[in-house]
Amino acid sequence: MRAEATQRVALVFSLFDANGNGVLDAEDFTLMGDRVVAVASESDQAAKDAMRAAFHRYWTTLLTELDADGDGTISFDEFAACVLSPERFDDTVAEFAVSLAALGDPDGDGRIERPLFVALMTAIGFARDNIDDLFDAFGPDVTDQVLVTTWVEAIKDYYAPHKAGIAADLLVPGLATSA
Ligand SMILES: [Ca+2]
Ligand SMILES: [Ca+2]
Repeated sequence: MRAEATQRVALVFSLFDANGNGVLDAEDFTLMGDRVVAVASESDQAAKDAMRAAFHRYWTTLLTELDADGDGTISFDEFAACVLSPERFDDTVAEFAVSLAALGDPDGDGRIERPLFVALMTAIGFARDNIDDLFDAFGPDVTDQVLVTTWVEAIKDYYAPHKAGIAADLLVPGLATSA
């Protein structure tokens, strides 16, 4: 596994611990779903429900696959194992990525504008500078929009254990040294 992948996973663990108790638990994913859906004011109910469902699936997958000590919560050590066996998480991450991207494209034209991208990524907990750096790396067009498919691929890359020097690294403070 690449050190970069470990750093990416460490960041997402800290962000997903929405209630701040040091472990991932069911409440974290309810809180995170509420936060993300709350900024998706242009989205219809089906898209919001899909996002909540994706967060719920994310949690149930963690609990099923990674709760090594069976205590009903996911510690960082348990969570870090997800990058060791990515094949067990591909479908869950893909559903998550597609649901999140759909919230970013309420009019369905395949593009997302910067303000909504910033709002959604801020709701997850990423820092503004890192969010803008990632958006810029996606190559926004003259209307300052990027392709939703580009974002989906970046989300999948974020969890890839052997990838480094990727756009997704821009989300991790200090990781993308070339930026
Ligand atoms: Ca927690
Ligand atoms: Ca556990």
